[in-house]
Amino acid sequence: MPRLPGALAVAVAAGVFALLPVSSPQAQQHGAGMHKLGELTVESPWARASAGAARAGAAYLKIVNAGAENDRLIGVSAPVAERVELHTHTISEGVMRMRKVDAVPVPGGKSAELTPGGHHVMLIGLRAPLKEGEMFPLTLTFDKAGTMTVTVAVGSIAARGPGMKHRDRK
Ligand SMILES: [Cu+2]
Repeated sequence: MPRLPGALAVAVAAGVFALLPVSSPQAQQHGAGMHKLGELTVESPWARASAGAARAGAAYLKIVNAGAENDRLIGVSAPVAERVELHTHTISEGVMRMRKVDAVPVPGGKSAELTPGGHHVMLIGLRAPLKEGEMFPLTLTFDKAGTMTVTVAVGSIAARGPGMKHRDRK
């Protein structure tokens, strides 16, 4: 029966297609995992869910530079907030403060991590509270590599890292 495998393949393909989840418009860009641009890879962008009606939030991610040349993250934008800035934390007189920075260095052969307590993407004037399980696009502009849009996954209010990965769990 030479035609059976073909028919089976069609049936299987149809079955698989029917099982594909219907994704929301926000989730259609990419998964929230890895995003590549030239020598740069952006890993696991994430944010915390908003506490109550807080109008500010932050996004975190890791940028790996596989190339030899240094680059810099020089611009950020996202439709979820009225203003988006690159920030760092500084401690002055024992108090942790946030300060706007013009760029985050991404050295060649190294990585740059935006984490709670360090550099972060500041979301100012959130148009709506960030809810756990949601995703939103974040556009990153690099001095040399250019511009890429990544998908930020919103974790719980108490999230300390990207929820999609389990290998860092302690
Ligand atoms: Cu900040």
